[in-house]
Amino acid sequence: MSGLISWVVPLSAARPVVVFHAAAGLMILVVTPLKLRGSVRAGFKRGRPSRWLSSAFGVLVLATIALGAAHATALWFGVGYWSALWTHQLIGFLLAPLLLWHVATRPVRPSTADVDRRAVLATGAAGAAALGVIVVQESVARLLGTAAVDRVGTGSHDAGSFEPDAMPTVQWLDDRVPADTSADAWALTIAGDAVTVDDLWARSRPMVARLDCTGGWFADQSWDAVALDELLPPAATATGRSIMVTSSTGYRRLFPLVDAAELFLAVRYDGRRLRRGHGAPVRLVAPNRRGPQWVKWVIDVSVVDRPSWLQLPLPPT
Ligand SMILES: Nc1nc2c(c(=O)[nH]1)N[C@H]1C(S)=C(S)[C@@H](COP(=O)(O)O)O[C@H]1N2
Ligand SMILES: [Mo]
Repeated sequence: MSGLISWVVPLSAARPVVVFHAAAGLMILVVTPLKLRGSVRAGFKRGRPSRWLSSAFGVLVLATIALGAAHATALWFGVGYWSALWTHQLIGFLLAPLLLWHVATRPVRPSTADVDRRAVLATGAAGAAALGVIVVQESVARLLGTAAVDRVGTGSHDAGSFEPDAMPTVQWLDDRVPADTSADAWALTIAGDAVTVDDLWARSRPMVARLDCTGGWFADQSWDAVALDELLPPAATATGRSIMVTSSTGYRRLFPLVDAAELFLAVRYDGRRLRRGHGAPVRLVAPNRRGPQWVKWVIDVSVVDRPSWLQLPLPPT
């Protein structure tokens, strides 16, 4: 849950959420041996029909914590598509229904008697120990200069800052890179009016912004871009609540209209045309927002009445 929250908060606010997320994982590790001695064994003895599901649940919890730690420490990034962090997230999603089931079928009902002084102290101690582990891990990484030192507040590692050729390309679930992304043929409309890629290029200014994918990497780049508040005519922004940015693939995101000055259409990076995979010929640059908001292959920017909170936090809208 805290992992998901870290995806939707501004980049600058992600650090405490990510630290909490890591500490919660480590606390589960502390509690596991205690649970193994107590209730889990009791459950096995009584031969509850659910015991195999409970064991699978436990193994998956430990696996996802291990994968999260592997990513955080940069000790292991996984294999190809099955990156450590993506697998960590996938298991997390699988665990959600199991967790509900686990809580609903517990033999022992939680009661207010559980919240005694000892329990509060024990939780506090486990939390402090977890934070201690994080501080030690980060200090050791800094001392040794390991690959983990490039992490930013979101927990992401640097993957190609100021080197667009090194930056990964990421398609959401079943989205595909369009076959033809040539600038000349690109049909882009802004508030209903056709705008050419050359127009954008002529009006663009260089800016540095960080693309931080929820997949666990970030890259700072110098983009040539134009702010949406300069592109949207005053008549279009007089009414309406949100800006809807739509890709040629159908992928789209809504943003509060008041944020028009903080959203940009980019046509180049590092002084060069965007590559096809990176959203050529025109993509959204959304500083301080996570990667999924950075719509690629933009074909339309419109002002709509629908409030921007009325969309799923991640695509499909
Ligand atoms: N149209 C479209 N835009 C998209 C995506 C997508 O799948 N389709 N993926 C998003 C995600 S999850 C990220 S992290 C960034 C990745 O941008 P890049 O491929 O240029 O690195 O694009 C975003 N914009
Ligand atoms: Mo992403």
